[in-house]
Amino acid sequence: MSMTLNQRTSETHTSPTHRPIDVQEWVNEATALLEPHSVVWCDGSPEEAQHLIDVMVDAGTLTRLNDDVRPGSYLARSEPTDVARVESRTFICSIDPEDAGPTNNWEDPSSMRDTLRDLSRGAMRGRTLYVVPFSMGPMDSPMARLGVQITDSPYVVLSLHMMVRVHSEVLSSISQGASWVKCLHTVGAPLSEDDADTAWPCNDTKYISHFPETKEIWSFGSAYGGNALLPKKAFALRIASVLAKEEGWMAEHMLLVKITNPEGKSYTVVAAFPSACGKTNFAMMQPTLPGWTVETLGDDIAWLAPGSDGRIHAINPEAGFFGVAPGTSASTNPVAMDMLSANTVFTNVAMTPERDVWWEGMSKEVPEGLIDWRGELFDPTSGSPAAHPNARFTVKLGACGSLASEWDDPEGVPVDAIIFGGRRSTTMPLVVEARDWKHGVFLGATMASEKTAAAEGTLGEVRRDPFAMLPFCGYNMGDYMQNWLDMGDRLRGVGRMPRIFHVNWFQKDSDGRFIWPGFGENSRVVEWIVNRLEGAVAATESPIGWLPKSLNTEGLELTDVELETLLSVDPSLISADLDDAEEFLGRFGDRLPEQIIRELRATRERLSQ
Ligand code: OXD
Ligand code: MN
Repeated sequence: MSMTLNQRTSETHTSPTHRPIDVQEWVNEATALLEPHSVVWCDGSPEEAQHLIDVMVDAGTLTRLNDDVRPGSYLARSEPTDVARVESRTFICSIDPEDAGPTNNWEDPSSMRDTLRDLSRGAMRGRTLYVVPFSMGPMDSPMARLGVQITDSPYVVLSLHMMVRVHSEVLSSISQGASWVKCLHTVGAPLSEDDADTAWPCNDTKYISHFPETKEIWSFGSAYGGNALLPKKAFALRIASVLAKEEGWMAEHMLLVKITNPEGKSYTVVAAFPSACGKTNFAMMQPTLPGWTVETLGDDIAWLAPGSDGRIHAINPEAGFFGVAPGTSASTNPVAMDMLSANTVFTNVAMTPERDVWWEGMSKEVPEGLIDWRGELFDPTSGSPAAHPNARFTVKLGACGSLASEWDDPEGVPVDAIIFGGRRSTTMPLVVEARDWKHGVFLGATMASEKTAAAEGTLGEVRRDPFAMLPFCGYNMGDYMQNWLDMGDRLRGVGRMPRIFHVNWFQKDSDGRFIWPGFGENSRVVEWIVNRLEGAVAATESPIGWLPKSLNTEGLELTDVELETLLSVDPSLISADLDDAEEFLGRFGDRLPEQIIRELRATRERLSQ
């Protein structure tokens, strides 16, 4: 295959008949505006990936890791100003500001387009414009959706190879009339003739803009994560949530797993947790309870739609993992550690003298002679970490040893249970089951989590994060809650509805220590959930739902008092939490569904009984 990356000509890897007119016109417009020196149509092939790697090793963007210890793996170091998603620069540009709602940054779509057009004029000078066609979900799935990303970042193209299904077949489907989402991205760092490039080109000005009416994404200035890998948060959550509302399905910030009990019966479970609550660990859980297995289908995003059997079916629209590295270790997530042993791109982790990777939490002892994420010799006494707290690994789903065989099934998997969760040192019990679908939607709508070091804001502060979708809902969150209620109305009585639970692994004692051991021990909570699905265990009614009468804690060192704290609710804390939730929900005004207010009142009534 001949490649023209970094040359002054443009070339395609797909036959011209596979270039849909509308995609071609959009590429032409982008080329006229951005003025790249060449245009490359990508096909997702291994040869293309290798070429991108060669280009980036030459440019200093990627460092090849030691092939003996980390074969086929690379390290990228970003600019220190470009290390995470920037919620403050993320915009929902609906025509009516009310349609973006109080939890999103809104800008008028035409003025945002003017701003971005001005910024983008000549922004790809000296660079290659890549056209990357991709499918979210298996190409032959009725739940799949297509997109094309334009980008001038080879790091982004290589990441897309791992994160989504990049294929020229996508262009054939578009030619045959399939709808698609325009994802336009530039790092915003034009090069003139004799400028030397930097290893991580980006711009101090950043915009991640979404146009829900026209289903377009336009991102400027960043090459990092969700800002730049547009299929992930921007498409699969923000734009897809709008499509889902229009078409009667749900795009959710959820992991997806298949759980099998000792009798060999399997269940599929989706779970929504805010960022930094261990979703990847849950997705790859190694149960400590004998006879149980957890298989992975996804760790971040699930699309849920009614299937022909009347049940909710789920797919993972992604094809890879973009996980947080710090904290990942052979004890917290052995499956991930195995998965990362080869063919992985690491970003902003530290490097050992033998050119392997290291991050905080990987081992107790800090290796000597580390190079930190900024590329400098690490000083362990400095007080700053060797790896950035938001350092990441990018790897294909196929590398995951616990991957479930259904991961590529076009029909998806029928969902048995939905779990919501957050990081709360008090207030929320280890596990509680919602009374019914509507009450479950209320639990999702009032979810909250304490901020961790990796998030913007004050450490420990409780942030309401409905359905873990606060930074990811592409429209008014009040209308989004209504979409959940509508799904219940549509499916009730038609097929078996998933049951809804809320979990909290993070309760602390008065000394600030976590009470629950977490990780593989969470299988004990999974067992209780499955037993509830089977009608095999009784539960105790509480104002916020059904609590375990008992839990399998055999072999754990938990005192009776600790177990009581884990499995009970303190009415005064719940009452204060409801006040806070009510204030938050009040922000949605008349877009807040009546049913949510009814559930809030009913909870208060149960509390006062
Ligand atoms: C993520 C996030 O990166 O939720 O998945 O922030
Ligand atoms: Mn996420």
